[in-house]
Amino acid sequence: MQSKAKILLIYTGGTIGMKKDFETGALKAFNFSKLLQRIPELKQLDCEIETISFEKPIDSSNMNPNEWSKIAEIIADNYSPFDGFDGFVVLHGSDTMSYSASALSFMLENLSKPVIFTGSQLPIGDLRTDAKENLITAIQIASLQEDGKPVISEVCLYFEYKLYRGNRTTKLNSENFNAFISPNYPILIESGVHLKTYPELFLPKTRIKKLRIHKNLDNHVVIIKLFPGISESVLSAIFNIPQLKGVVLETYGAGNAPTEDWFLTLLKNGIAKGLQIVNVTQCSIGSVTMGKYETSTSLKEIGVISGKDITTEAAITKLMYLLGQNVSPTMFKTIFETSLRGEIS
Ligand code: ASN
Repeated sequence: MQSKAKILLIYTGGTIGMKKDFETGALKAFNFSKLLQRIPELKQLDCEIETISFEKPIDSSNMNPNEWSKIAEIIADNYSPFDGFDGFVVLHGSDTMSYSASALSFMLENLSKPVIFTGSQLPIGDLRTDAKENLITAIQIASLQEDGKPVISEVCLYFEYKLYRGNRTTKLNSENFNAFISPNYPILIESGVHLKTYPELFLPKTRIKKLRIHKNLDNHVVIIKLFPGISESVLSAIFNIPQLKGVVLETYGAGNAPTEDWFLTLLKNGIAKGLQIVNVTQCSIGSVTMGKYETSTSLKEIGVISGKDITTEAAITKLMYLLGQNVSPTMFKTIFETSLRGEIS
């Protein structure tokens, strides 16, 4: 007889566990034990659930690489093949969930178990809450097993009946329960009367058993969104920040940017002094194709990295991750343009 899957629920904060502060009327994170008391349905699930909470749960606007390291450590400490957990569900605020899911996908190398991020748009105590479905199904998905092995072995995000690859998602809507999209990669599992799985879309299982965690992220990076009229003085001030190491440049359409001399010289000089510049598109859907238009040919020639169809969330966290590794400057561009965790096509 197969034993029940063991799932670790990691509570970091977010609306799911928030309550109204009577004095200010604003939503604030509250104690986790009370959160679980509100979902007696969890006892009916066919798995063993244990929980661990951040000492101080946070609104996800306060997420940062230190908090990501805490999540990675909790997973690594509870990962043992002998007495560890079979899957992990991370309860997280929706605002920055796509950043965290992307970051964790890079920080957890050789992952062979599911790490499912979820949260909600309404607190668990609200009558119309979306939290229960999200949480219950995320746990069910994390417990899916085949021949005693987890079905999912990657970092995912579950929200409103859909399981996405975490590093392909972006938060699109601040009001709908259907808050996330995965613009350039299909849904991995759809929840309806049945859980409809699309295994051909899952990341291939790793043969290497040993999980490696990377906590060294370098946050000397910036996201710059181009707009018509962006000024030389502002851009040049940013590019000349002394410790700056990486830039995610949100360009137009298929990766297009101004062809003015001052602009290209700024980028060229930045690259010459070791800055890594990644070209991602401002469009929600589609890919950067440098060289398709005259307005991106020079970017390609001066050595700008193509983010192809990566999301901005995955690009900035991949940049922090790779800058934190000892990647040689000559290999950086090639490695960035290669899929490490299914984040780029
Ligand atoms: N502000 C909340 C958070 O990201 C939003 C949410 O969880 N729906 O923590």
